[in-house]
Amino acid sequence: MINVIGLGYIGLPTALMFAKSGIEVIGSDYNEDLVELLFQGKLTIEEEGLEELFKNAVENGVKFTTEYQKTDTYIIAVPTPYINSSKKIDPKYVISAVNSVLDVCEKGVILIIESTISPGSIDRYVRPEIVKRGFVLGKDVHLVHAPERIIPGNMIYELEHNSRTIGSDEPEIGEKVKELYANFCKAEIVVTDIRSAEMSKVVENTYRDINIAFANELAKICRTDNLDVYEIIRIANKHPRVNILQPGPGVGGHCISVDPWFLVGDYPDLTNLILTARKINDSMPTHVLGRIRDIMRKHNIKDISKIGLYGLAYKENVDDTRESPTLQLLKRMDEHLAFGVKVYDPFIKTRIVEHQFMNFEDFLNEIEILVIMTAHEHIKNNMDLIKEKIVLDTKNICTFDGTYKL
Ligand code: SAJ
Repeated sequence: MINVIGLGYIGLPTALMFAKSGIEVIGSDYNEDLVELLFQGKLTIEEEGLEELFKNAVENGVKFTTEYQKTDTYIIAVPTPYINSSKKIDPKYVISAVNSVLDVCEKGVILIIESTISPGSIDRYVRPEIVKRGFVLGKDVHLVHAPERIIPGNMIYELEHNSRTIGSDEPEIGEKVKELYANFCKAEIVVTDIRSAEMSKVVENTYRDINIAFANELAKICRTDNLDVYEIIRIANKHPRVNILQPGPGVGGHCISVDPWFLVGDYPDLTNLILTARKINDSMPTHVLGRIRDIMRKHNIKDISKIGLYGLAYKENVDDTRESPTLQLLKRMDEHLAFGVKVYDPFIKTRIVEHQFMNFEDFLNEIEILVIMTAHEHIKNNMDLIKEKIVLDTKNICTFDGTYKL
């Protein structure tokens, strides 16, 4: 039996996948409300294919509880926030989950950490905790780092089809865990050591951050010379060895905008490129603000409440607002005492910011300038409704002429 600890964006779909493939799974989370909802058959996140997977897993007997279970295999998928001031990881949830496992587990347990951690975290924070409790590593407890790679919006498909990394310092344990994941993962599963697994996970997200930063820098360069950055990237990408990503209003989410900071925090003297990329991506909400100011001047609009931001989620078709560019933009406006901008996101059903609308048409009726911050399908399907507005399209999705771009 596997006990999956942490039933959030990663833990829940992973637990369900294992259950679907016929393995006995119990999911544990200390959040009683979350467990109660899951117990009642209600999902807490929206994700393509998740409902069906959930039904399947329930039929196969998956259970949810606030208690940790006595078993021989655990998967820890708890959040790993970073400390803003030092840019280092805050391992408190991982440490506490490890300790709770040690309270109940069998001897010889396999403890798999899926949460993203900064390189060296297992040596620094996890091993000492286990040793302190009198357990012998490699005998009583076998540690594994199996970082996830799935992308919100396509998680279920990617759980099955993405290649995975299993990090273990005991090769036979690595192979055993590889076999376990092969129950649902149909792609290549690479076994390596723990430190390489930790580093490769953070490197993957850092690579994407740098590539997006390059696109964002190009957008700024092209803006000053009135060139179409999208056309330039489209042409450049025809080259067989060029693959530039797309510029946007900033980089959000809990992964790409966070993981590179782990490297900056741990290797401050060596991370020039990585730090610069982070700064470029973090500067994009301010760039959008500058574009809004230009457009307001051009159209002689002085009233901030005539501006509407479309999208609160950090990216298209998800309901996740962590580190979202829109929230970053609102924070900057707030710092400059610019209040009153209106906001709408069809995926966000509770009020999380001021002047947030719950109805799209009401929102449109109140504004003159529409700033598209997130490229949800919803707005792509409603282009007719926005044609009369002055549109700043930061995601390059508008299909009609006359829109302003980044
Ligand atoms: N973005 C751009 N331009 C692009 C692509 C993305 O501005 O061309 C922005 C998005 O709008 C969003 C942010 O970047 O604000 C991040 O979105 P994303 O779709 O690139 O990635 P995440 O954060 O949803 O998921 C990433 C993925 N990592 C990589 O692609 C290397 C995913 O595979 C990881 O599992 C996930 O991080 C994670 O949990 O680490």
